[in-house]
Amino acid sequence: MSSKMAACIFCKIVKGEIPCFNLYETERTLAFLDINPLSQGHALVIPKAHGAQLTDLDEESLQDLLPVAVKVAKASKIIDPKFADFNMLQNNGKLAHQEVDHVHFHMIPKPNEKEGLGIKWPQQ
Ligand code: IU
Repeated sequence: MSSKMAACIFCKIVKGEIPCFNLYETERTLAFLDINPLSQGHALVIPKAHGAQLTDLDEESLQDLLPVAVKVAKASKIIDPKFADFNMLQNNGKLAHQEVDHVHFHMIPKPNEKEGLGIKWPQQ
């Protein structure tokens, strides 16, 4: 194991050395709640195998990510219909503001509330 993998916080989450709110997992993929959510239900979908960027992942890890992300999106919609809309994004590399060097897709629900971000919108 490389020293980068040994120090990787998401590898530690995969191994259960650091706790997470596990939403769903397969043999190759884990979905869990972000500890610093941008909105309620903000989830991360990660490959269990370490790869810093998308281009580092093998075919098997890549193939599982999107189906799991869609499953998480469908489940959150069932739990609460206001989570029907969401942004899915992936920061890839330092210039793209990637902070954790283990591939992760952000699944960020966009609740249909005009005051959802704490900003008061004028009544229309
Ligand atoms: P970024 O795309 O690398 O900038 O996002 C990293 C995300 O990982 C960010 O939203 C953090 O809140 C999140 N995170 C986490 O959920 N658990 C952790 O232990 C750490 C970061 I470190």
